[in-house]
Amino acid sequence: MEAREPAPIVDLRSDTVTRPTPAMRRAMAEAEVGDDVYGEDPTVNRLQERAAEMFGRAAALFVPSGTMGNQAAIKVHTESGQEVICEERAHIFNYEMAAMAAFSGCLARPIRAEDGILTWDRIAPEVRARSEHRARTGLITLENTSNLAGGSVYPAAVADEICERARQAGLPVHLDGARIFNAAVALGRPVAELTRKFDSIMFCLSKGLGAPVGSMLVGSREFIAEARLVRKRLGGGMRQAGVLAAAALVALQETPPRLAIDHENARFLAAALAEFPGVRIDPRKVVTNILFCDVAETGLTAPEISRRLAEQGVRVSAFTATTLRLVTHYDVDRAGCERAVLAWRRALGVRPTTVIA
Ligand code: TLP
Repeated sequence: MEAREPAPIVDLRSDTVTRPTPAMRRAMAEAEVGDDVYGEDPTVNRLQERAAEMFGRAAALFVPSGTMGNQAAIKVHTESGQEVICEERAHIFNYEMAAMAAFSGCLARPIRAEDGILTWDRIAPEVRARSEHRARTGLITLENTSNLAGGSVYPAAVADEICERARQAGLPVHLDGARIFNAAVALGRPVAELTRKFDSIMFCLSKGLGAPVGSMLVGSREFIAEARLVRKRLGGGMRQAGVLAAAALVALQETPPRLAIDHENARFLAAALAEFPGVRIDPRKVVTNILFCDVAETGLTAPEISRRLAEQGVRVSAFTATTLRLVTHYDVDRAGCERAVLAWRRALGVRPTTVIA
């Protein structure tokens, strides 16, 4: 990836803020395009083939957002009136505008699991068979990495077991793999291996991979054919989307190998923040590019710390009154992370000598 002018703001709110690299912009400008609703955009077709190949699956579909990808998958897998099992902090449950209820007529059955990582033992008691009293389970969804649990990663064997046992129970399993490439880097395993037992996978191009727009759904030919219809119903049939797919192809080619740098930067930030009085974070749990910290004991609220950081050109997200999220990505380098630590020190009024950064 080419070097660029350093960003003036250190934006750690999310990895969604990444801007396309010069190589992506060039590819976008030169993209061959056609009408993708007719299936005639050659660049979108290439992206879909490439994604299917990377995941070792029959087919893939380019969708405008991760939310649309997840919700299209839920619609295909379920019937109205069913339950969808997910972890309590799942994006599909908390951040998708109740779409599974509004669009698919499904009720979420959230389950709390340590570090956001479900196991079959936690899921099994919540699976409801057909009955005259309770809604039947229609789908299980997992999220890898688990965003709200601080970018935690599913051990491959745990996810495999859930998929195998679900299959025996006749239940499909969908993966919200918005950041599955981060999980793959953390585990040193290819995405195809980590996802091989899922019925469908959504992954995002527009997060750590750095493409400006878009996500992919991956699965069987039949699943993707159905998802294509749902995408159209949702207004997600794009026309000359090759300009977006071109950037996504560059992202798939260039970005996965460098995600390890984002993980190192997240560990650097976690270790530094852990030294500040009143900031609670366990650096051992920071294994990808997301970190959450609890600031209740600093005597300041999370929005107040966020405001003080913003004044110094450092952006973070206040998720609750006492928790902040920081996400590393390729638009923030180590120097940017050092600037962020310095800004934290000032925001908290900590004297330099008390910090081992
Ligand atoms: N996550 C965003 C916010 O919506 C919270 C972020 O900044 O992290 N699955 C997961 C696990 C996600 O984290 C996100 C976005 C999505 C799905 C949805 O993707 P988009 O934003 O493309 O609809």
